[in-house]
Amino acid sequence: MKLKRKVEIAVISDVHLGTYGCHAKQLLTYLNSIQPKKLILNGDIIDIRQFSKRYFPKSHLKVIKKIMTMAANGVEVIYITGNHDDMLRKFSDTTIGNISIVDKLVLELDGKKAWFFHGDVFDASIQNARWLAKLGGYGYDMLILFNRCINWVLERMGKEKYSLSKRIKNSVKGALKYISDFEEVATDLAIENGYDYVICGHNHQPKMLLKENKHGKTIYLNSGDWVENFTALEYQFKRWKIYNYNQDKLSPFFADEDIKKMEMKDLIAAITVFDIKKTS
Ligand SMILES: [Mn+2]
Repeated sequence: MKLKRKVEIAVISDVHLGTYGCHAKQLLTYLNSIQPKKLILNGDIIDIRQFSKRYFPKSHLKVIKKIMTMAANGVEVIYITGNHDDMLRKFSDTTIGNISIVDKLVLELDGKKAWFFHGDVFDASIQNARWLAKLGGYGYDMLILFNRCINWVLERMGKEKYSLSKRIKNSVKGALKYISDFEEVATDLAIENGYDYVICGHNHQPKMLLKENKHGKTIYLNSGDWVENFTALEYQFKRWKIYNYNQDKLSPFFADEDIKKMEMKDLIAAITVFDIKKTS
């Protein structure tokens, strides 16, 4: 018997399959532990932009196979396109069996309106470069360490010390500003358009916050990523929560035995043959 946690909706984003940063095994464990009615993939799932033929390990294929299997077993899978998989935007509004591809999604959840989209659409309006979002506090620490190394060398060469951190500090502030600007723009738009929830990905910052202004209020949610944070959003019993792989206990892990045993060529065959016919 496979015990899986039932949730109405699970949302993941920024998986970046096909890159070294992606933690596919953890994601697979998570996907194996839940039984959602809807699975929303909120952008940057397959990193087509950085895709290279040399790197696409078995565990990454297993994630795709797992999602296909979920669809075949009746889970409604909605793939919202992001900026790293924007090639899929050519196929927007396509539905194959239980899987549909869209650029944005509106759902009514217990009488409340929820608005889902990846969030890269804001990049043009937010002045700071996108990479700044990834720097954050950790990047700043790394920079200081790096700076120490440089100064160690400079000192031995009899040259003056140099402060990289001062030069870049403003940029780090910029990164934090990017996040808050992102949330600001998203929530203002959601309130303006009467959405009770606005659900994004893109900036790799898992978050749930209530925003109120003179026109109304909304709840901003971000599903984070499977590169650093290993987070998802779950809707159940009329409320949202952030699932955190590193903090929340998983219901006992059951790998789908059939997927576990599959070899590379079987996995590829399973994915290209489209086994989702079963349900349609
Ligand atoms: Mn993105």
